[in-house]
Amino acid sequence: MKIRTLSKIAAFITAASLIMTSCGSKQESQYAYEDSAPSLAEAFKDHFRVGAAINSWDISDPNSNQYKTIVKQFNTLVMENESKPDHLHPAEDRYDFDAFDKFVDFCVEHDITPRGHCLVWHSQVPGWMFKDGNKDASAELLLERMKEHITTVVTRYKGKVKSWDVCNEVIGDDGQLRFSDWSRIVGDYDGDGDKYDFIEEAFRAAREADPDARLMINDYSIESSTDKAIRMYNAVKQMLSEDVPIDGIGFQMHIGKGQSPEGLKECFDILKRLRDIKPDLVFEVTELDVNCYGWGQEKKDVELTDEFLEEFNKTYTDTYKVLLELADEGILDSVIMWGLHDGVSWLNDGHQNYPMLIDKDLKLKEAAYEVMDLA
Ligand code: 9MR
Repeated sequence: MKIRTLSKIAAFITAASLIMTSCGSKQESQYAYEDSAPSLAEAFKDHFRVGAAINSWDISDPNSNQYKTIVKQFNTLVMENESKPDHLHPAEDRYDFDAFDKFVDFCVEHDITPRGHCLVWHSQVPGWMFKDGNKDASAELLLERMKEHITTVVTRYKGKVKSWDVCNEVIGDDGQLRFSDWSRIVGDYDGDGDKYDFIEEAFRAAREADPDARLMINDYSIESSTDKAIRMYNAVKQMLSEDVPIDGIGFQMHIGKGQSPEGLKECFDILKRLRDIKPDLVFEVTELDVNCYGWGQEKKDVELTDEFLEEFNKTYTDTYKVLLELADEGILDSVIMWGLHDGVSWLNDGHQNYPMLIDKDLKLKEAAYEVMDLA
């Protein structure tokens, strides 16, 4: 019997018993959490961990439906913003670990694998890092600060945070190394002809702080642009040849409705070839969502017509088929969605988006049942 049918029976029994016990005393709730719903984490447990990006307020109240949904649906989690450098390290002499400490404790308590996002990025990094008074910091000073940040953060969560996005989005949209304050100031520090030096030093500092943590290089569009996948391949190949401790590739996968599974496969195949150099290299899907508007397309509020939903669901099922194949090859072990539900996705920028597997009422969408049926 399909997961959906079983859960409908369970939902009916739960609803009937609620009507009998609460008799007219309707509880006002912002979210319609369903205790009887199936669990994504459970459905995929033989293939990969399933996760979401959340915020501290989602887990502040154990009686809230967000809290219960998170505990039930996911076995890996990441913070959407509160573990980024600007949040953790607002001033040179001040760290703010409060939210991330509570998040990691919550994960440990519920046997959920916490990820760390992210140690080095061109965005959401505090401005003081790049400054020395009114001038730019020197390469030495910036590297020293970067290493101090990485060492402090990774050491604090040693043995608990299992996977770190050490460097995020370092390849630019033109397929070259992204021009940023990091690449501009540090440049070709070791004089070997490439400008990967800040990346190399970041990975080495993270490895030293926690030898057992998985160290990832994370980026967007490396699952959709073969040019960008090739550039990532070349960058990682070069760094592996210099013994930079990169353990895996994080595919953000902010994908568009209708994105072809063939395109995904082509990009994964390019990056899979890194396994010829490092056989135990892993992939993680770190920020999955399906944008209803298509990148760069003019936005008119979408209508959730049958035709629209059919294509949306198909994008999810096509994608999950590819992900399940990768998992069964032993190369992918986590699929994390960027947000808890449709109502809080970063993609709601003035137009309502519906990119997740869970709707704004915390109900599993049709697409969720369809992907679970694949497993
Ligand atoms: O979802 C995050 C949003 O709340 C922040 O405003 C934004 C700021 O840059 O970052 C978003 O998360 C990004 C993630 O850290 C890296 N990949 C792209 C994500 C969406 O922008």
